This record gives sequence, C-alpha cells and structure tokens, in this order.
Amino acid sequence: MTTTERTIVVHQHEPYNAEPTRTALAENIVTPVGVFYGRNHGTMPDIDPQEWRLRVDGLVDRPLELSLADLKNRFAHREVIATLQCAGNRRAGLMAVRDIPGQHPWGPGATSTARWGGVSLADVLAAAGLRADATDIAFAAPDVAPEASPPQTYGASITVAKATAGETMLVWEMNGEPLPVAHGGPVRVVVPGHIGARSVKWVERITAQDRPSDNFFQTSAYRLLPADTDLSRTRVGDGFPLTAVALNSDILRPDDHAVLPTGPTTVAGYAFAGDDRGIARVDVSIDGGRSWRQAELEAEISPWAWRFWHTSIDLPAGAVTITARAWDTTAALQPEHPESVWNPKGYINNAWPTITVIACDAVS
Ligand SMILES: Nc1nc2c(c(=O)[nH]1)N[C@H]1C(S)=C(S)[C@@H](COP(=O)(O)O)O[C@H]1N2
Ligand SMILES: [Mo]
Repeated sequence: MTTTERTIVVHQHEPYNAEPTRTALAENIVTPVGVFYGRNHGTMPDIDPQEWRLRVDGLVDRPLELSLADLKNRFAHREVIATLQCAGNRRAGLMAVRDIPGQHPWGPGATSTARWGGVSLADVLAAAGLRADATDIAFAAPDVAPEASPPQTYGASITVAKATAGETMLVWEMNGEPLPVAHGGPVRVVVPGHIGARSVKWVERITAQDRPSDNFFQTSAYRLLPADTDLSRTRVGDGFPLTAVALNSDILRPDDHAVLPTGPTTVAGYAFAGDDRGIARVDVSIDGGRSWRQAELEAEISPWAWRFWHTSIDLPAGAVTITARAWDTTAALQPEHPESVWNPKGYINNAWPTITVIACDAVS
C-alpha cells in the first residue's frame, strides 16, 4: 500500500458527501474523525459555540433554553460508542440491479463508528418535564436542504421511548475531540441503533409532540417504498419510515478487485444490527454460498457499535468471489440477493456482501 492511495471517496463537494474506502474503514474499530463518512443535504451552517442555544419545547412542563455551558454544567457527562449507518449505505449494489436516478451511489463506507461524548437526551427531557401525552421527539437544524420539497431545513423525529432510553445523546465530543462542524458541531443528536438520518446535526430545537415530525426527511424521504412505486406519484406518508438499522454486514478486507497471491488470506469486515439486536454469527463462503465457514467475531466494544469479524480462507488461483452473511441475535439472516431488497430510493441494501479478488501463484 502506498500513502498516495485514496482513503476517501467524495461523491459531492457541495453539499459534502464522502465515504472512506473499505481499506480505510477496516483499519480501526473506532473510526478516526478524518475517515468518518460525511452525509449532508445542505450547506453546513457555521455556528459559534458561544452563541449556540438549544430550545426544548412542545409537550413539556418547563420549556428550556440551554447554552453549551448549561448542557455541560447541568447534566451528567456520558459517552457512548455508536455506529452511524446511512440508509443509503451500499446503494451502489442496488443500482447495479436497476438504476436509482438522483441518489448518491454509496459504496461500503456510508457507515462509521465513533466515541460520542455529551449528555443523555433522557436527562434533558426530564429537566424539561416531558409530559405523558408526548409520543415523539422532533429535532430541528438550521441547514437548508434544497432537495426537499418544499425546500426546508433538516429535521427528523424519534419516539419518546427511544428518546428517553438513555443511549440517545446530545453530543459535543467525537473520539474525545470537540465535535467538528462537518459532523454537527457544536452539538448534534446521536440516536444509536437508528439510521444515520435521525442523528440530527447542528440541532437547535427539540420539540415534544403527539405525532412524528412533519419535516420532509421524516414524512417523505427515508421511507421504504415498494419496488413498483412510481416516484412521480408518491404522496407524503407513503411507505414506512426507517428507524432501527437493519441487520447488515460488509467485507472490508481484502479490497474488491484486489490481486493477491494464492494460499491463505485474511478476510475481515463488520456486522451490525440496530437497536436491541446483536450479532450472533458471521459466515464466509468462497463458492457462492454452497459451503460456509464461520468467521471469528471480535470483541463487542459497545452494544451500539458494529462487530468486527475475520477469518482465513485458502485462495485458489483465478477469480474468487467472497461472500459473507450475518445472523443477528433474533436468528434473522441477511437477505441473499439485492434484487429482493431493491426499492426506488435505494435504502437499506443489506443483501449478502460479495467481493471478487484475483489470486495468482507467486512468480519467483
Ligand atoms: N442537520 C442535518 N443533520 C443530518 C444530516 C443533514 O443533512 N443535516 N444528514 C443525516 C444523515 S442522512 C446521516 S447518514 C448522518 C451523517 O452524519 P455524518 O455526516 O456525521 O456522518 O447525519 C444526519 N444528520
Ligand atoms: Mo443518511
């Protein structure tokens, strides 16, 4: 490997959308900040941390306006190691089945893991006196998303159950450093186990309400639509909203299309399942799924983070397709084919990952 090798693939500069390569992602179970994928729907706002205020309102007994100092002084500091996974991760695999116009062709890297530091949203909602008639907690940010119709600022919501479960955080630290603007600084929401879209960056308002957010990214985008949907005829509320991350895995090492010597080689990757599910087993095949070997699961670093796995395979000469599949703790297995999960917005490709490598006998 040379230092000139690309570690980041930029899909778009403005708004900024970029993902690490398989090789870069495989290097650390907690992704370095400079490698962590970036997903933006609009121009990143430039917020002075001193000026930043968070409004907590809606169905609460004591509406709050909090500065960053208030968050730091009034609530217990907490950390969570959590994987973020964009709903569009691995979309390129769906586009290979059938084109998905107007969406980024995300490869394997629209997912990353960080150690997030801040406060538990549950503590803030308790201080605000969250009322029993609230069912959803909505987040609002100032960045304007031109792709939304009508164009509007970014927003999302989660259920009160998820918002008060403890793991959902308001964070200003990422891997022990101040949260960079690119990842939502000064303060963002992190909703461990939910699709990345719910982890609202640059959050400035949290509203307790009796229905989900009416923001475009809750009512129209990030919803799973049937494959035969005519996108020109969809209406607000069609399909169902994506919440927990579906069971998924990918092969991160070797790289797709790598040229390798025949003989033993290490195959490694991650597996992840959102919310309360864990990873139970990962299998690897080099014969298209006729036979499988169990990979070794590496230690669980957090209930909210991916599991790394690895195994050794014996590469025969020629083109070799390597397939992986993960099982979660509910005994769910990833679907085999991307054809069966194809959907018109290209979300949640969790089909068995495959890569192809070329193995050659060493020349002396
Ligand atoms: N305000 C705001 N929050 C946002 C977004 C956005 O465009 N604006 N993108 C969301 C999506 S789709 C994902 S996958 C994650 C990506 O977070 P990252 O850029 O830190 O990786 O942020 C989410 N939060
Ligand atoms: Mo996303």
